Amino acid sequence: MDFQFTKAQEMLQKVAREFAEKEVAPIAADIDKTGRYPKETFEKMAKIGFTGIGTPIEFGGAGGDDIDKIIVVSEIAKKCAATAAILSIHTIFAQGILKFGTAEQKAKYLPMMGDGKCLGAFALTEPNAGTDAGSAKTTAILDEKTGEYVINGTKCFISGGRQAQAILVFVLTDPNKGLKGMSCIIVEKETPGFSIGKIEEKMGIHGSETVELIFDNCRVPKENLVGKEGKGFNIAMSCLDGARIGVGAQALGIAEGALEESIKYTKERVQFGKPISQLQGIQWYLAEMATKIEATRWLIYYAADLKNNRKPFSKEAAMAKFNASIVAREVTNLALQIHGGYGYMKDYALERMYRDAKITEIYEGTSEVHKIVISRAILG
Ligand code: COS
Repeated sequence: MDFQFTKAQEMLQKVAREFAEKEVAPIAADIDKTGRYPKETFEKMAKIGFTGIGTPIEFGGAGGDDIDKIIVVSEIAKKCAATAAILSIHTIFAQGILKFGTAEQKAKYLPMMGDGKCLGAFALTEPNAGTDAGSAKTTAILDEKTGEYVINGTKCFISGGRQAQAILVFVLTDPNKGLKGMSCIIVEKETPGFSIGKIEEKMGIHGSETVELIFDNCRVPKENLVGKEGKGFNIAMSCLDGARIGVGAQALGIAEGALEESIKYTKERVQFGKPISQLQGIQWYLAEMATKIEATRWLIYYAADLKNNRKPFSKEAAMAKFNASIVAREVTNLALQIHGGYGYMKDYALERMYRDAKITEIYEGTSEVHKIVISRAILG
């Protein structure tokens, strides 16, 4: 067991921290207020290699593993959870292709994903298939004459769906078989019959846009099938296992950011003739926050370490995300309380962090789904 970062990881953390301070923090409040997608930040993340993190260099990525990804995502999330979400969700596409894609799909998409020319997205959820993802209804029927799948249906709550150039879409290629008839197909942005529906107005992570995807006789070549027909649900679950570590990292970063803001504020804010950091009630809040964050950090690294070493990690990823998202909510709540009336005002970052934290208990699987995954694993 090794609780130390390598020299390379220490360096990566320094680079990610400086990037977050210089490029992410200055526009975090603006993208929250306007809801605009921070295209320029994505391009800067591409230049520095973050968009290709976790994809081996020989496939056009930046290399690195899941610990590296956590380091980058959490440092960015400290300053802006929406930007961290954009990066984290983008990497799910590459991970899916890397694990299940054909040689041609890897050659086509991974370099573009790595250098940021192509943003990826992941479309599983439907209006009536959220936690019960296996009841999805979108179909993709193979037209034998043309060798194309014809996709019909609607996906909802898809992060980055409007900006993405390529999306992993989960569809029924054999609707009679339910989730055993589910497959995974790549749909590219300009494909006729594919359009964007409702753009959601959300409570938080405003810079990470969430949209509806509409497929109306959308034809894609059968070469876009990822993995085998009928294995889509397994692919989705496998991608989500990895994605849950990413959301855990996002939640960790939000909590760390809230603690940093609180430490700074309590040293500056004077009440009763002294900085409030000298009040025991405040000190106890800070100690509680720091302890929860530390425990959260190690559970996330543990899940990532199992994944890096190709050991089963579904249960640990679920535990890591389940715990981290609760801690993000609790820590931002305490941080806001410490800031008092100022914390409730939009002039301070806490108000945004508190809203942004909540989604981590919901997306890439609700806390309740994680409890299903964990309890099934421990009960056998
Ligand atoms: N990796 C790979 N395959 C997996 C898997 C995993 N982590 N978990 C389950 N599977 C496979 C199973 O092995 C089974 O395949 P076989 O029939 O070939 O053996 C298949 O998937 C069905 O599994 P299961 O019976 O457990 O499915 P359930 O319908 O009971 O669903 C839950 C289980 C609820 C856990 C699942 O639907 C889920 O995670 N839902 C939440 C979806 C989600 O996170 N949505 C957010 C979308 S992205 S914002």
